[in-house]
Amino acid sequence: MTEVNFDGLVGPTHSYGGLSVGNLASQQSAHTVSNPKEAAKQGLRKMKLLHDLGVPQAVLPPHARPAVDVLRKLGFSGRDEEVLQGARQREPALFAACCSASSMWAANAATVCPSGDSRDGKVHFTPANLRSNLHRAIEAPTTARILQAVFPDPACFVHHSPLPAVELFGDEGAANHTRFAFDAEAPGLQLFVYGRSLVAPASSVPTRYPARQSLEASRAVARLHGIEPALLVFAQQSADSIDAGAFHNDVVSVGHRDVFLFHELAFRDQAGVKAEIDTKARGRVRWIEIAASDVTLDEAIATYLFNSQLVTLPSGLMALIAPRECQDSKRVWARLQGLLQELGFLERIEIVDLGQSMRNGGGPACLRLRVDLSDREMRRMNRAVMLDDDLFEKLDAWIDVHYRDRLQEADLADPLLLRESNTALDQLSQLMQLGSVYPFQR
Ligand code: SUG
Repeated sequence: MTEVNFDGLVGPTHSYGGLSVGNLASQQSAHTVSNPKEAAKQGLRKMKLLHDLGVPQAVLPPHARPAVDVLRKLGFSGRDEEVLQGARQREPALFAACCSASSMWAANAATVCPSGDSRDGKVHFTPANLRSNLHRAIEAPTTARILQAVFPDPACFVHHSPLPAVELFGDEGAANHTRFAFDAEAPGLQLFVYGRSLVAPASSVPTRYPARQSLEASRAVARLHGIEPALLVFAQQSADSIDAGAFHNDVVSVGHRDVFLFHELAFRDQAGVKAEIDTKARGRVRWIEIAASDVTLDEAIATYLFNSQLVTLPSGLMALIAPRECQDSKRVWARLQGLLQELGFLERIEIVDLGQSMRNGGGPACLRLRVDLSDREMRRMNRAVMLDDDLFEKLDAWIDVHYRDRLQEADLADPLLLRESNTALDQLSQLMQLGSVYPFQR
């Protein structure tokens, strides 16, 4: 089995809509000027770094924004420019939601179950309904089409529909999901983290910010994926961490293979969660708990320390891919240097600059969806999305041709920008052999 990181490419209309309540960076950046070209290049450089380190890397395309098709469904009509300008003037909040850059955070695209963990021996995908926010909920149909275009073979891949988009089933995808693996051939242990549930005590739910993921959604996804109960753990994220701004669990924890790096205040019942995982994993998880006295929740959220990626290098040792903000914080950087000394399996820490994404609350791990694939499954997927030096050069040149380096809110209603963006995405879908995944192509 090989873990492949599928990163969302940043789109040509990357912007700061201030759309996510409970995501502090998104709120703070609201309506500031963005730089789509820099954003896309920062993301692409991270993908290239992983490829150069010997970690398999693939690309997922951005969604088409502004989502003119959604605005039409909401009653705006006329030529595209009339739809855009009418919506911006009459319903600015709807317009902003239809312009969001948010499809770039592939960790929220879906939850994925490797074939080794599922009863039917196939890889399962459930696109997230992202029903907490309109700007994210509109991603699900295109995400589903893209995943089907990348993993087309029904002999290997099963695509489920997103869960019903109601509060009971709020689902934010792999950002609240970790798979532990101890032996490449054996099934892993899957940890699903939720923020609220019909059966959770009222006192366990955040009061300031919304808990986006429900236990009921996590259970439904695990059922769809055909996972044995012995291979499942459901854990509630602490209300304090959500109220401090950790709107997804990948802001307070990251796991990879047998390693779990997490904040002391990440879970509601930390000891109970560890005990259950220890039992089900037969004691094989290496716990790396970061004390609140070393890194406060606020520091963790400001630096996105736990949104680092842990990856296995060809040497068999691991690397931590951390955002620049971690290096800029004296205390977080000191703790990371400590980890490098203490943990024999950690070979290196790589710092990446993802400033444009971070300003919307998305770090290294938000940008990637992990898919574990066997050699046979690798052969059956659409190989044109795998990043190699050639695809990197092509995408880098494509960004140079099509992306602007400055975008402000008013530009999003400019029909010229829509044309530029659709032309770019049309070419991209050909380059990546995806067929007609975009509404404007259908
Ligand atoms: O859902 N930001 C995203 C960030 C998602 C980060 N993903 C993970 N943690 N896995 C969100 O809050 C902001 C968009 C805006 O304001 O324009 C936004 O949607």
